[in-house]
Amino acid sequence: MTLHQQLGWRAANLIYRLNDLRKASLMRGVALFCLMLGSAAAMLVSVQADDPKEGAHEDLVPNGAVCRIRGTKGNKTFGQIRFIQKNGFVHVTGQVRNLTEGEHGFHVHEFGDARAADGSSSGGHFNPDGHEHGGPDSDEHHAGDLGNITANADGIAKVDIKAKGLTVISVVGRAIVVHGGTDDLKSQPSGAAGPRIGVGVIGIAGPGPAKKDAKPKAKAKAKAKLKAAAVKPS
Ligand SMILES: [Cu+2]
Ligand SMILES: [Zn+2]
Repeated sequence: MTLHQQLGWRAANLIYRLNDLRKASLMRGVALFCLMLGSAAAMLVSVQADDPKEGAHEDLVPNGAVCRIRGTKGNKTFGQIRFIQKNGFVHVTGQVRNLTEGEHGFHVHEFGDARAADGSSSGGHFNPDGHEHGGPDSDEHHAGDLGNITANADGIAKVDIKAKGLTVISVVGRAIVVHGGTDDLKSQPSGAAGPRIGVGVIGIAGPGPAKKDAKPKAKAKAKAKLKAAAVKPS
């Protein structure tokens, strides 16, 4: 190899190495860019998660709950109850039917489990704070102690209770139990309210059943009439 050739080879080698270096730095640049992009995306996600409107799943905290009460074995009790979260209390409203006239114990029980025919699977009164049984206005009472509902001569009890010890989120998944007798608001552990005649599981309220609209029905009727006329043999 001549000196020129040797120099040329060295120069070529140097250029090649420089090129390699440049490639490496380019790759490093690309890697850095990707890293920045990744962390930017991660930051964006975390910022979104911090935003209560975007990431906190506010929709997971229900504002309202509902309960459809059905009679336990041998009872025809039925009813519908709504729970609306207000500031500092839950407004419990609705109606229970097919009751004997007079007062009936009305409680939130611990488990939303209506499997037992006698309602026993719903457990005891909802009592997260370990209190004694009482009336809703007693100093000491279970959170689920809603007192009594009163049925009129037609066996209908209107429910309108402001439950201070409850939140909607704390009752969802539990049960409403209607008793055959009166809760005396003092006997332990459950006010000697007698058998469980109605039980319902409390669930998150949806938009509610669609309201009956007379117009579509009339339209459907007219359509059916038209169809019948068309099918009639002439
Ligand atoms: Cu009860
Ligand atoms: Zn109780």
